[in-house]
Amino acid sequence: MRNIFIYAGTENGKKDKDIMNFFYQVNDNYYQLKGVYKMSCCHSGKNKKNIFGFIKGNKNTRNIDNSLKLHKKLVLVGNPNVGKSVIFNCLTGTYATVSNYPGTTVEIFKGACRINNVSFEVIDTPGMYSMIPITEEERVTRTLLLHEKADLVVHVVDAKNLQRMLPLTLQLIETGLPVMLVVNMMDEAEKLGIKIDIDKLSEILKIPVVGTAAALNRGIDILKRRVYEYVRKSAA
Ligand SMILES: Nc1nc2c(ncn2[C@@H]2O[C@H](COP(=O)(O)OP(=O)(O)OP(=O)(O)O)[C@@H](O)[C@H]2O)c(=O)[nH]1
Ligand SMILES: [Mg+2]
Repeated sequence: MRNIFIYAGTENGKKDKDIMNFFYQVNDNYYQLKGVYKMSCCHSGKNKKNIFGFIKGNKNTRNIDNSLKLHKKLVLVGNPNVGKSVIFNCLTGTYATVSNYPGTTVEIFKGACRINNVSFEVIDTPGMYSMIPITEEERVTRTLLLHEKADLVVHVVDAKNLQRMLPLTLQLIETGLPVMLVVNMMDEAEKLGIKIDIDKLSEILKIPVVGTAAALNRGIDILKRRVYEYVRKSAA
């Protein structure tokens, strides 16, 4: 509970008791409290104490709607044709925006997703083979990974070609990114008799690993749970 900054007080000179939207920041996360009433002055030490008390779960702070929101950024990366966009659709539903990455012709899809009280901006990137870029698409994905400050980078791999794809997982980890591995197309791997020990993989890589067959909507609930656990843990 360090680095808590009270961000906004009254809006447009409204009376303090009319404050409807109150923002504060914990590290890089913005939170919004809705319906903050009966605060005589949000800048006073007393009320700061109230907010701190609320964050710590002090029930003495009354009349505050309990709709804390965490806003996080999740970036999907991986080789071409591994199912990133299918997973993107599973997470975000139908609504997505598409735009060219600044200064390029490479298209980036963005959507939104909510898991419990956490809202995510989800970014689908063009396929990449390596953090050492050759194509314009790879260059864009690399730049995006290095500049977007993702809270979670979800590396999607094809379960049938694990060996070929894991080097990128290692590169992402070595880059210092917060990585989760999704072993997708488990259905096809199973048909070929390939068995993957997800827990062992997670133990070896020391990152969360989830097995999915996204086209069949298999494993998506577990993926969401792991994503939620990951961001909650890193926000703690
Ligand atoms: N059998 C099976 N097919 C899948 C699965 N996930 C994705 N696919 C199929 O794989 C193909 C590629 O999926 P996409 O989501 O477009 O792959 P992508 O990683 O976004 O590909 P790029 O955008 O080219 O990098 C599509 O035909 C999907 O229907 C899966 O879990 N099982
Ligand atoms: Mg795609």
